[in-house]
Amino acid sequence: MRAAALIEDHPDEWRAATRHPFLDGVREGTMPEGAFETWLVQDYLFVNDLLSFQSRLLARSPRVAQAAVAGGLVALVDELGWFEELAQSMEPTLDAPRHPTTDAYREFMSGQEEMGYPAGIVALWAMERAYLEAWRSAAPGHPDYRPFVEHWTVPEFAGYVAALEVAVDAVLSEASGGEREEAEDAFLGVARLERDFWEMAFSGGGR
Ligand code: MP5
Repeated sequence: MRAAALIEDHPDEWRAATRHPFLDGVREGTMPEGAFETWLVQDYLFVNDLLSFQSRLLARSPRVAQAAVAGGLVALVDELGWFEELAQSMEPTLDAPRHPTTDAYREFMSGQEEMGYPAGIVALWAMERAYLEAWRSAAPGHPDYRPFVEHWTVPEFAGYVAALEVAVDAVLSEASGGEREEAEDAFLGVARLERDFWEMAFSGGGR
């Protein structure tokens, strides 16, 4: 099993994770009131949780995955600063209450601690690959949202996703049958949570 096969084997789940009216709204400039702000504050919280998940994953990473996981971790610290700067020009503050979907994602990431390493690296790759494809579907983006579209569609980000994919393929090639099953479950878990995250922003906007 390779990373690409996970996407090929689950086209509906993957499509739901990477195509959404929220993203169409980013492209067209048609967004329900409050939806983008909801996404922004909840994604900031998500990135904090991801930083914690990824640092724990780095501690378990085999040699072949260290550079990609560690490089991404440093980029996350910069990304938090980027969110803080962008949020300054928008109404909401970043200390909004956590949404249940954001909590569910954090629970999922903590649950990966109990799983083998292949599930963890697959989860990380799937999260990043989902964002690459999702924001590509919103390109070039309405001027109001363009910095966000650019952030997740620049070649450097695609390169990071590709490096994670190389690590996933290397790890999966040595994984046991049980570890592969866990990894597939992790992939499907990410696909579901990504869809729920867009849905939360789009329909929960203005909460
Ligand atoms: C990412 C994200 C991508 N920011 N938010 C969600 C809900 N899923 C994936 O992570 P990163 O580190 O911002 O590229």
